[in-house]
Amino acid sequence: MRILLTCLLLSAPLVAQPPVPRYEVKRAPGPIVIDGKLDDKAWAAAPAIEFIFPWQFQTGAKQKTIAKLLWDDDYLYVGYECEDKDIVAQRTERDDPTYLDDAVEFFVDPKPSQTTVYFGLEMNARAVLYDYLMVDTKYVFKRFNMQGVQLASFIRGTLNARGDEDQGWSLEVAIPWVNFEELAKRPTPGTVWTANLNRWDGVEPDRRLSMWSDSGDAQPNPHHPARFGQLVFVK
Ligand SMILES: [Ca+2]
Ligand SMILES: [Ca+2]
Repeated sequence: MRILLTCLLLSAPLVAQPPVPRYEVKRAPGPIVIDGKLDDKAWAAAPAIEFIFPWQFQTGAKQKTIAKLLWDDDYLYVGYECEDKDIVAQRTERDDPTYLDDAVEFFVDPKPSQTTVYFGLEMNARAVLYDYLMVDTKYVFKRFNMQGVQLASFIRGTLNARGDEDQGWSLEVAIPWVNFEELAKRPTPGTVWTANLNRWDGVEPDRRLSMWSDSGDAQPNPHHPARFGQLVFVK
């Protein structure tokens, strides 16, 4: 039986996973005003991540998303630019299920030697935050609230007005380092954390998930910490 099992395992096709992407998080060269607009001079220093569309069977429009990260002594900054012809976001309260709206997400693991615990921030086009601590990719501690998070969005178009054509929306979030201190000290140049950045776009049934690092799952699912990309903090 054991021999048979071994043979079966050896003959099973191995699905090769692509290597995870790597991003250099630069020090912000100047101040960032959290107003939802990525027009602060500092953002020009940050390389852009363009999201991919791993699930071809999804029927929502493939709308472009760019994300950028920066850091300084006080905060980790994430900015998103979302092209969007129809911006829809209904949730208005902290920890509402913003992932059902037009929303962007930041999942971050400040201690990549483990994948048991990570932090999730899911933010809709109205800049409503659903934040939580994720444990074993199944226990969502949404009563965990991050301290001192600043976020804002900027809408180019008309929110929740269907039938006209919008241009898009952008969002900025600044996360104080203190929120991560149970898992990791504030990074220094060379520190590596892991993360994924995702976007839920469209209205059911035409809805699509795009992301930075392909989670490799058969069904649309961003919660796969072993497949998070690498954030390398640099000067
Ligand atoms: Ca700004
Ligand atoms: Ca929360």
